[in-house]
Amino acid sequence: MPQIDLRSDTVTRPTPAMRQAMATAEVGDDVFGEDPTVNRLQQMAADILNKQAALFVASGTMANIVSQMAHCGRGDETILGDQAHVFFYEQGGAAAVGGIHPRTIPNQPDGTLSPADIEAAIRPDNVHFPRTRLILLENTHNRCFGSPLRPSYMDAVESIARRHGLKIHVDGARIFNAAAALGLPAAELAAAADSVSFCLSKGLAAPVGSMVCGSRDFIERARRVRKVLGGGMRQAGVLAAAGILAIEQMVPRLPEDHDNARRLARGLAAIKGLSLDLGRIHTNLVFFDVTGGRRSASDLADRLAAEGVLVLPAGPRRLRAVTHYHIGAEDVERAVAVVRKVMS
Ligand code: TLP
Repeated sequence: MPQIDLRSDTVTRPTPAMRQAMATAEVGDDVFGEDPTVNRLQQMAADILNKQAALFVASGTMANIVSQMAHCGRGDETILGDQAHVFFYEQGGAAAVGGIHPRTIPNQPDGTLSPADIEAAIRPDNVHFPRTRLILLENTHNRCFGSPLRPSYMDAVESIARRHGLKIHVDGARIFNAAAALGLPAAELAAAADSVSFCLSKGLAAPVGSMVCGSRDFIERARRVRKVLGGGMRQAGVLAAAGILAIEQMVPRLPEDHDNARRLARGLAAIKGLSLDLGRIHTNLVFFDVTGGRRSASDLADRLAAEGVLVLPAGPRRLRAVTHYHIGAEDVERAVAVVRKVMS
């Protein structure tokens, strides 16, 4: 039996059409701005989020550090959630490399930061304090159950940012999942933000790459930061060709992953010894907890792996299972049956 890999949507492999497009891509030197395929992808990304310009970068992590360093100087401060991917999983790169101070405030379970907490964290002009420069949001919010942030929430944060002269960056690694879940164009979710990054290599199945989108000026600064980080790529059109198909062909199918996530969640919720709030399943990330007994998340993950079902421990008692392009309804049924057997 083949494995059912629910660890992440990052495990998706390029489609045959992507491989074909990569093999035949027209290329040039992108550090000179001369790769036609990269330029086309960048224009598509800017258009789909209704921003002036976009930049192709190596990864979601690079997109976030490039964006933060293009907005902030050394000693400036970013306000972000204590569950943010940037804070949790990116090695503190903005601080380590960019000298940017992270100011965390609690993420609410729906992935938002409370407007009152944001306001309270903004520093007054005082010689003792770093300068608050940026508010960083995440949509969908990975550690907060894959929750989508709504335009009305974005507008509320925007009004705080404008009042205080701050910028907003959205880590939109999965922004098209948010758009699909809310039934809105992704541009509506990006409208309040000064910059938005999104990943081509998660649910969209491209092998490599993320996009940073924003104003022309911002993208020019981002291009300089990308270069100093060693991210100036040359004939990157080979990669961008897959990214173009990711946007054209894979964005429209994301609702299938969300249906499968709900199917998986319903199955897991019915298993004794697991707990899961079905009301929190909006996109393709399914978090569930082991309750009672002595079994830890990593123990359960190991036992499932031995039966061919891969999930990720996300805390001492919490696991994450992610639906994606290679997971069909029958895989979900099989995975649920395996979990039921291991838990019995
Ligand atoms: N997330 C990965 C792991 O790092 C946890 C995953 O499997 O979910 N922002 C968000 C919201 C992300 O979820 C990720 C990757 C990134 C940024 C970083 O992207 P990459 O891995 O391309 O650097």
